[in-house]
Amino acid sequence: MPFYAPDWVPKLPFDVPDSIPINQFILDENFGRHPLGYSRAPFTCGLTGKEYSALEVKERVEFLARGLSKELGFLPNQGTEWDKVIGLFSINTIDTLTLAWATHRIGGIQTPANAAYTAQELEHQLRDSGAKCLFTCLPLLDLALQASKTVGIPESRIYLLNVPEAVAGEKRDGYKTLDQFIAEGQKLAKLEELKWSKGEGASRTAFLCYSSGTSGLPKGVMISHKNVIANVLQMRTFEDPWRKTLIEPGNQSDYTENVLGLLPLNHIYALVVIAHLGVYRGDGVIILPKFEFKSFLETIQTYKIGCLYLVPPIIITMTKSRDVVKKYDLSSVKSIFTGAAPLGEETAEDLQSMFPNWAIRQGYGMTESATVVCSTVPTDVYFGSSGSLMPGIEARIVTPEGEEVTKYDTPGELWVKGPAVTLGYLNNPKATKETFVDGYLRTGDEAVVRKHPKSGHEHIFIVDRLKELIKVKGLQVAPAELEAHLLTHPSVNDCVVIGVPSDREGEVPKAFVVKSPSVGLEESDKMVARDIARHVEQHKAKHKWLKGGVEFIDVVPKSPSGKILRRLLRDKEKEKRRS
Ligand code: 4UU
Repeated sequence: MPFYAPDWVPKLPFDVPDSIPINQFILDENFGRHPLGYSRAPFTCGLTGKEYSALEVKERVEFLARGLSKELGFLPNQGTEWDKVIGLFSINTIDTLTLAWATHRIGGIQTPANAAYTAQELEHQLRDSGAKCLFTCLPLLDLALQASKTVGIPESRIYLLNVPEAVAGEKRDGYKTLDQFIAEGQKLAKLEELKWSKGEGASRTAFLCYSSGTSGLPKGVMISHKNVIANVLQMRTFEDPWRKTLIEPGNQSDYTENVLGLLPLNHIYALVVIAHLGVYRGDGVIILPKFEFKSFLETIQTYKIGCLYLVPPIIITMTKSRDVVKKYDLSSVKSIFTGAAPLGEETAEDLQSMFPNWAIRQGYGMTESATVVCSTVPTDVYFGSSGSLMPGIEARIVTPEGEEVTKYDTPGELWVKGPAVTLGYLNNPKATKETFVDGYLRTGDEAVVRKHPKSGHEHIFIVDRLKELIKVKGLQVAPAELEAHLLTHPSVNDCVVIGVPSDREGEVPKAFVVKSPSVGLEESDKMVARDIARHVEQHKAKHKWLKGGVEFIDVVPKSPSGKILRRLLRDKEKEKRRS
C-alpha cells in the first residue's frame, strides 16, 4: 500500500517540463517564476555586500555560456553532455550558480566537489566524471592544481571564481577568471538555443554529485534537468500555502524573503533547495563562504534573513551558546529548515524555547532523490518527524523480508518514486540496479509512519540507517572508503569502520582494527592507534577523520558469506555508551 502527499498539499500546477534545461526554468518568467525585475537580488555576498540582480544573473549566464563555448569548444547542440563536463571545486560564491546555469545553457554537466576535499579525493571525482576543466578559487588553487595534474587536466584549463578578499589569500596571476569569461562573452555572438526534443530534459544529466549510496565508494549520481526542475516545483507547491501566511500583509515583496546560503552549494541540499528553489521563488540568497559563528549571526541580523537553512550541528552550536546568540537581533527570522541528518527532539525543543516564534522545520532527502522527499510544515509541528511527502511522490515502507508495512509505528526501509528520483550511478550498473528498483529508489533509511497525536496527520519518521553511510555534520562519509584506505597502512591487517554518536557532529567515524602481525611488541596500542589515525588525517577531508577513535579487535565479525556484520559492532557500541 503506497502512500502519497496528504490531501492538504496542492497538486503540481503544471506538468514538470521535460524538454528545457534548468537555467531556462529558473530564470525564465514563463515558468511561473517571480518576475525577474521585481525579485530580490538572487545572490548577495554576506561578507562584502556585493550582489547581482536577477536580470544581471540572467545576462551573466548568457555571456558566460558564450565565453565558455569559445574557450572550450562546447557548442549547445553538438556532442552529448558527457563531452562537456565542467568540474567545480570552490567555497560558496555569488557566481557558483551562474557557472552551473551557463554550463547547462551549452548542454553541459557540472560536477561539484566538496570544498573540504583533499587533492586525492578531488582526483577521484575529476577522473570518474571525466571533467574537461576545473573552476576553483584562490584558497583551493593549489589542491586543484595537484589533483588536475594527476588526472591530466592542463593548467590552462584551471579557472578561478571570485571570492571575497577576506578569504582569498595571496593573489595569483595566470588563471582566467569567471569575470574575464563574461567580459569576453559580451563581445561574442549569441549562441544557438538548445534544441531538445520532448523528454530530453528527463534523460540528460545536468549535475553529477557524488554519493556513496548504500555501500562502497562515492559514485556519480546522474541528476537530470527534469529532476531538479521537479523538486523545485514540488517544494514550491508544497510550501506556498503556508509560506504566504508567514509574510506580513501588504508586503510588496510578494512573500519573497532573504534566505541563508551558508551550507555548501556542492551538496544536494544547498544546491537544489537553497539555490534553485530560492532563486525560482524570487528569494535573495545571502552567500557565506564558510561557517564562522559570529559572522553567521551578524549576517542574519544585517540582511534581515527570514529563513535559515541549517544542519543539526549548527543548531546545537546555537543552543549551546545562548549568551552569544542573544547579543544579535534575529527578529527577522520566521523559519528554520534543517536536514541531512536527524535533528534530536531535545535540540528542537531547546531552540524553540530560545525562539518561540520561529517555525522549526525538518526535511529529509538524498542526493539520489534530488532532493526533498518529505518535510514538516509550521502548521503541524511534530519534533523528530520528517513530515509529509512532496506532491508527486509515492512511498512504501518495506521490511527486510520484502513485505510492505501497512501499520503505524512499524519500521521498514523507505522506498520512494517520483519525478526527482535520479537516473542512477555513472558507470556503475550494479549499484544502480541494486538501488533503483522498478522506478523506486531504495533509500537505505529505516522509517516509520506515526499519527500526529493532535492533528491526526500522518508523519514520516526516519528512525535508523540501514545502509553503511556515516553522516558527520550532515556530510557523507563512506565506511568502505576509509576501510580501503586503512588497509594501505602497514599495521592494519583487517578493519571495519562504523559511525558512533557525537553530541556536536551527529556521528563520527570509529575504526575497529585487526593489527598486522608485523606490529612489534614494543609498540604500544596507543602509538599504533595514533599512527593509524594520522594516516587518515594526511589523506582524507577533516569530516572523515577517526574522531570516534581506533579500537583493536582480534577478528572482524563477518557472516558466513563474508559480509561484515556492522550492525553487531554498532549495537555493541551503543550498549557500551549506555552503560
Ligand atoms: C535523518 O543529506 C542529504 C540531503 C539532505 C536534505 C535534502 C533535502 C535535507 C533536507 C532537505 O529538504 O543527502 P545525502 O545524499 O548527502 O545523504 C542522504 C542521507 C539519507 O539517506 C539519510 O540517511 O542523509 C540522511 N538524512 C537524514 N537522516 C538526510 N536527511 C535526514 C533527516 N533525518 N532529516
